[in-house]
Amino acid sequence: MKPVLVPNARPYLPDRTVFERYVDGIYERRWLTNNGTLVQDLTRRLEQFLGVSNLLLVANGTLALQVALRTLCARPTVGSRNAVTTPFTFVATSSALAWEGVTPRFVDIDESTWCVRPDMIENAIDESTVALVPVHVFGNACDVAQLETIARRRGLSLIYDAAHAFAVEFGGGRSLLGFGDAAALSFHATKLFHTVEGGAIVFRRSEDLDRARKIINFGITGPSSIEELGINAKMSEFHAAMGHALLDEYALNRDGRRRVWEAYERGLSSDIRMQAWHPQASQNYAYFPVQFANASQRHTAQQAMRSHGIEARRYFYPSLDTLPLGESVSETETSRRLADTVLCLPLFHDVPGWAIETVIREVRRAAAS
Ligand code: T4K
Repeated sequence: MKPVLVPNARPYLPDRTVFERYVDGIYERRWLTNNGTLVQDLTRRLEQFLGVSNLLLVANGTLALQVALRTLCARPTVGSRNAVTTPFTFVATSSALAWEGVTPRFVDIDESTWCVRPDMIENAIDESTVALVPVHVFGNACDVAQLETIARRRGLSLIYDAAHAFAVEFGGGRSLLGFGDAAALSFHATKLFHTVEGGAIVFRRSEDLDRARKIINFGITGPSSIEELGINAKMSEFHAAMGHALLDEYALNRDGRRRVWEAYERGLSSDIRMQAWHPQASQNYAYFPVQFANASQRHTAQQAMRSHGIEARRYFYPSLDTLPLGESVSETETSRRLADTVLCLPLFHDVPGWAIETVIREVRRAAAS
């Protein structure tokens, strides 16, 4: 087997001198973490860039979910708490809930958009439900209007896992991250925008932001006051430096990804099934998932690409309802089928031309087999 020549994801690294300029400032100030200048500036830059308010930078996307949950779902319930969520996502969506003592309660996804089905949610809610935690999976917008209606009617917090939804606009210019009581983002190295490790929460209400700001700093509110149970979920200045440098080059990164994404779409759209994108949402070129007719075709395609040194990944596998993480209250047949048949094609700003051609050829060949 050839070594991996083209990985599934390849972190974007900004111009080194640009990055070093930000790092030089850290050396001068000797302020390395605990809400330093770069973290504060990056917060403001991201709010402006994304068109949102009440953004809080944190150490990673998993903690973003956990802190959002802590902030919004403190009220006691009858019995153990649960949150209704999707099984077709990265394991962190569910493990973050479980770490907070909230049982993930799985309902199935829509077979065209791959996001959670609002019509299945209502039946899954009981007196111990504290939140809905839908995922804008691969950056595709959930049915935000229906989810909002259900959350309001049932008095539940609505926390979007928006790990993949950086810079997605909805309904003509509004940020998708502005929906829900909170949206949790991941800035992991493999993401479209990253800070090596990192993440953010966008809150609807400024009171929630204020509370979460305390929570991520051990609950400390002053030199001699600790107001509540907190954790350490702060972003450091070095991580923020990477974020600044990446934001400086965001257009280069996005345009490179768009070139690859559009080449795949041109080469594949008539031969293979793709995720149906919400008509009101913009594309952010974060992922290029394709769905094969069956697991055997998916396996053939993956192996064929691998023989050329190209890595296509099974995101998201396994369907999380098959792990001992939570409970299913409906059939999850669509999620399981997608977990068996979806492959994410390599997507980063400089996927070489030969690899794009090989991917298209092998995916088409497998889909026709
Ligand atoms: N919610 C959702 C819906 C998420 O997708 C995620 C994370 C989270 C929450 C949690 O956010 P974080 O706590 O992670 O901020 C990767 C990422 O680690 C993870 O952040 C991401 N989602 C998930 C979808 O993918 P793995 O286990 O697939 O990563 P790994 O190490 O196998 O690498 C993936 C590809 O990237 C490979 O082709 C190798 C390449 N790579 C990776 C790294 C780290 C590089 O070329 N260089 C690198 O430095 O999870």
